[in-house]
Amino acid sequence: MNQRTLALAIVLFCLASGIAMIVVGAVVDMALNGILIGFGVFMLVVSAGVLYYASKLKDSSSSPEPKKNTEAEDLEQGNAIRVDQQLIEERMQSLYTFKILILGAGESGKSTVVKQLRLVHSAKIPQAQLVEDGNNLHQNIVDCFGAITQAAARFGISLDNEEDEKTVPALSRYTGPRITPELGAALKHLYDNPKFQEVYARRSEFWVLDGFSYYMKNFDRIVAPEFLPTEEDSLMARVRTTGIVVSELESKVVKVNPDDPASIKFQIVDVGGQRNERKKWIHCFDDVKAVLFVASLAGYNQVMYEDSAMNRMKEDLTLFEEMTKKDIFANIPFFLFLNKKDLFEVMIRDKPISGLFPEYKGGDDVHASIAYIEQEFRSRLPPKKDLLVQAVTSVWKRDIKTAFEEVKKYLIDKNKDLVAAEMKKLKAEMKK
Ligand SMILES: Nc1nc2c(ncn2[C@@H]2O[C@H](COP(=O)(O)OP(=O)(O)O)[C@@H](O)[C@H]2O)c(=O)[nH]1
Ligand SMILES: [Mg+2]
Repeated sequence: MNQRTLALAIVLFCLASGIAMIVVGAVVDMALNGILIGFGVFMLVVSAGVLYYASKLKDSSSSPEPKKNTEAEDLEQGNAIRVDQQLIEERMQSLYTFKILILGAGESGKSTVVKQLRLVHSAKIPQAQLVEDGNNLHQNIVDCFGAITQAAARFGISLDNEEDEKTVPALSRYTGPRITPELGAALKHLYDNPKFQEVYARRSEFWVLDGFSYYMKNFDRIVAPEFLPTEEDSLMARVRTTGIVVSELESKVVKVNPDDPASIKFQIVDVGGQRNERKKWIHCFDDVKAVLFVASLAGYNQVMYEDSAMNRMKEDLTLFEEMTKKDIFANIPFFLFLNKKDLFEVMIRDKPISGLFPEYKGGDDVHASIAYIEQEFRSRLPPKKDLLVQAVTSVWKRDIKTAFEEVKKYLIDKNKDLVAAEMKKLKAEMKK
């Protein structure tokens, strides 16, 4: 029974009993007539009061009751909220996915930086990759010996040793995948030849891999039949990049706001750096959120693989200027890694950078030399373009970890305003 029915029942009862009392009090002759009529009137007043109260109840019930959702409607509403949330999360994730393009001349260390970034972000180097890098190291060694003996011929320097003379054609016959113990012994013998060392000392005049001194320091271990590269060996292996290689990396995020993404994603785009590879670069320019330019500090006293008359650092400077001035990168932040600091520190003791930059007067001071080179790059930037510069040794994981943290911090910071604006827009659209 609801309140209104109860009130109506009371009204009827009071009305009926009130009238009955008044009628009986008036008609029947007895001593308590006055009291009976009084009670009857009282009952009528009560019935009027209750009637008034009942009418109020009716008023409130006549205003439309809030419509209750059906189960299906509830489900639909729940789904809509979930879809909205999903849209926000997807948009957030795309705002926190950074496509970083790595540019620079050949052998500046682009692929080494990427390899390190993969190691920093996730797994160890897979076993199959280690085996392949073992083969690559053997090929690298053979290529270096080949380049040095060719340079000897060009310089007109004879090896003056019958055994070593025989090793030279064996180098061009090498098909891999691994250096045999016989060839290993012959190469060691050749390396100890003073004439060979004389040519190697003139390496700034011809192309040879930077890793050669590392390979020779670890030669016995590397050419041993059971050799499997360590992480460091693997990073020292050189494989020329052709085409475009994309690595997907992910950094977990501690959520502060509910809209924060679960992770920050990086698409690192590595490209071949040699001149003939650079025409492919244009295919990866779209959607780029940052450019990481890698230049080798060691290049100040080296010539290029594809042009032995061209100094590597001069090529880097020209290439850097060309890239930073591209319209498509006008609003894209640039980062510069001055790489191979380890080699540079040793090299400048013998030959200061004044050989390439005659105005430089700082001698063999590492900081002054790097600061000067940094300034050379900065002076090629278009006006008002920001540049974050870091000197690194990319074969050292710690260096790349720290340097990349800076890049990440910068990108997330710059991204904040964009994220806030996008979220506001998206939420406003959803409210419509
Ligand atoms: N010593 C030394 N060697 C490096 C460094 N970075 C790269 N290399 C070596 O330089 C060579 C070329 O590097 P790579 O990453 O292939 O250059 P990319 O052509 O720019 O991709 C490889 O043999 C690397 O091991 C470094 O910081 N120090
Ligand atoms: Mg490469």
